[in-house]
Amino acid sequence: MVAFHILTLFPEMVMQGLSASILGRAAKSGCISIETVNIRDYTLDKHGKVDDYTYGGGAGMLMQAQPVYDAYQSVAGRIGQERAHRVVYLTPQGKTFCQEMAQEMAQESDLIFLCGHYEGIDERVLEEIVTDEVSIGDYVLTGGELPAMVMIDAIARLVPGVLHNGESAQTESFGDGLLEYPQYSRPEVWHEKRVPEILLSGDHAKVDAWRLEQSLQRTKERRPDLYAKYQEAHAVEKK
Ligand code: 6GU
Repeated sequence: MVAFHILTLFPEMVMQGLSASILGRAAKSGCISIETVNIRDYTLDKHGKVDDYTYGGGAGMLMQAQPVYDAYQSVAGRIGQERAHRVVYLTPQGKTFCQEMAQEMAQESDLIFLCGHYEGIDERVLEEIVTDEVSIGDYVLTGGELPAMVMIDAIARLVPGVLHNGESAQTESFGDGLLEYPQYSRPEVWHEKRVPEILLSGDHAKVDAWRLEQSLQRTKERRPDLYAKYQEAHAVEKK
């Protein structure tokens, strides 16, 4: 069971994205829980303002420390001091998210995601509450909501009970460091293309060997970086 807590100015966007399909089912069944906290609900400003100009000048507005800190405190208080919790700030300046980080975070009981907007968040509150700064890749997005949703999807599918039997097999191919082999369903011939004969043979050992070969070939062609890592890891085993 992992509890995801998302601090955001756009709670509807996050809830919409995470309540469909597999994650929605998992939340209903209790394998995970997902809650959003609207940072705007915590502002002390009488007009509901959560941002202001930056000291030193320059374009753009910054999210202020006070509403972010108070929104965080409301969640931290409910989690309680006896349960450790990581606070992930989504930012292009963070460490790039990867499968290994997803694996590690899936072991936690509570994860807090802090989504920034505008030009970012006042550095002082980040210093006090954030434990992990994470990016999802080298491109710029308008806010941290989509990155938080991407991370939550990747983490949640690793939590026991979230995927059902038919769905769980897919974990292994990328977990292994190789890309997925090509797959086929009915009919046997479509647009004059035949399904590879070996897949119809019923010989499971041959099918497995063919799939591994396809995975290796694809990884070598499309992701030479992953292929080099795989070779390194398996060279040691062979000795
Ligand atoms: Cl985490 N945030 C924003 N705003 N842009 C990004 C990102 C995060 N990761 C990649 N681009």
